[in-house]
Amino acid sequence: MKSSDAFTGFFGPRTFRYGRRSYGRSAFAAALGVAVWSGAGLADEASDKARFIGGQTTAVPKAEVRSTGGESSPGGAGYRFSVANGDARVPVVVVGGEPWQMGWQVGHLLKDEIGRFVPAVVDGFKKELGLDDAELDRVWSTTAAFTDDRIEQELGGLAAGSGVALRTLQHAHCLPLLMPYSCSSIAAWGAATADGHLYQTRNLDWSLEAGAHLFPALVVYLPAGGHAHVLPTFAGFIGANCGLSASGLALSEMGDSSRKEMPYNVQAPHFTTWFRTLMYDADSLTEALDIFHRTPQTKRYHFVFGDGRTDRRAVKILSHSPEPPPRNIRIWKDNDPTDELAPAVLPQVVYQDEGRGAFGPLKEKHGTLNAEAMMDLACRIPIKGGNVLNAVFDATALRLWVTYAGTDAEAYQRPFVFLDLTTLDGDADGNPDLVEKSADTNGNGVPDFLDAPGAVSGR
Ligand SMILES: [Ca+2]
Ligand SMILES: [Ca+2]
Ligand SMILES: [Ca+2]
Repeated sequence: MKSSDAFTGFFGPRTFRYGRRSYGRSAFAAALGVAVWSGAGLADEASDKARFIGGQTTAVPKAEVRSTGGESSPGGAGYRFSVANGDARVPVVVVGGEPWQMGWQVGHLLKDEIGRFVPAVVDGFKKELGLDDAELDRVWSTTAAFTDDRIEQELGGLAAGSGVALRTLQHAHCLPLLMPYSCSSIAAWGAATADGHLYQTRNLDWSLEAGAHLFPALVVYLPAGGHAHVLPTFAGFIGANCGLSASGLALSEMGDSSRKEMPYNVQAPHFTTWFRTLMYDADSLTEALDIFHRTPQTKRYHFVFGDGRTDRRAVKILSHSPEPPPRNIRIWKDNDPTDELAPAVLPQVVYQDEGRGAFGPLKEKHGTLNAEAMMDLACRIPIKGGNVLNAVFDATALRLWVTYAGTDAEAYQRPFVFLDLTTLDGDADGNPDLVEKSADTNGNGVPDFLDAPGAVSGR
């Protein structure tokens, strides 16, 4: 799928007249007030040279901005710093508390980016697709009835903290429910990897015209209840297009729906919200699958769920809700002769690359796969022309590497930034964030992860 297809009429025949014309650029560029790259013509093999891999950033990044109080704060806390590699620089926001509080902290710490990006991107989509506010209200109110309350609460906090209207943020979170896109993922573990860790990739192949990659963000949640988790996302988007939880669960998605099947079912939560539910609540792959089976599904997807710490394996899921049972849900283990890609299957590996060449390198490097090899693989299989984001998770050691498209190159051509969740220590007291979390055990009114004396500076 070309990225421009993402903008072709997702409400069925009445907007199909757009055909395959490349569009979206003018409205988005105008709305964002920035030069948004078209993607066309630049994604050739020669420019692969520009890509470089690895580059570990500082082990314990210093908080650049802290938010632990102030009159407007509803509680919780957060801090912000950046991870960088070459000319790639990605803001990291670490927040803790109840969902509303965490939403407020994200909104507060990314206020500038959210204000510049979200209203503009919603305007751009509405113009390009002929959607009005009433239609987006209807979509949101329908899907919200099926959506985890914690996500809705967080969205309310995000609106209060960022100053962007709640309705605008709700509309922004309707967009992934309404449009088709395509992606890939690979998981490898145990004997397939050099150190036995579970590594999982995720390519997000979507629209470069929307400019989301110009507003990247890594958001780390330290919820008052449930597991800590991290999302490689975009400023103002709290849904998880992929993610990693502190219980070692890595989640990836690939969209399979065609434009012909529009309009899609919205009487279900979008995967980007129930991915958050899984990361909050699932202790293992087994529990993640239990929650998945209880969740109504929208349109057609593949998912890869990996567990690097408890079950220590991954599965590939086909979830095609328009099909009757049992064809609507299929789950494949590694080396599965019934896998849709069999006989191109391997032990301790599951993947879906839509035929873009992962099997050869996977077979060749089986037994020696590591983070660098997985980054290399992730950069070999994107849909060129629409590669917005690539991520590699080490779901055993709780580390991740992420690359976003830039102003002149796609994600696969750009440097990866690195984040190790286990070394985060926002108040520099020697106790990691993942250990301290958001309780207030000393009763000083500040969550433990940001409460060391001298570290508190209200903002
Ligand atoms: Ca600490
Ligand atoms: Ca405290
Ligand atoms: Ca502390």
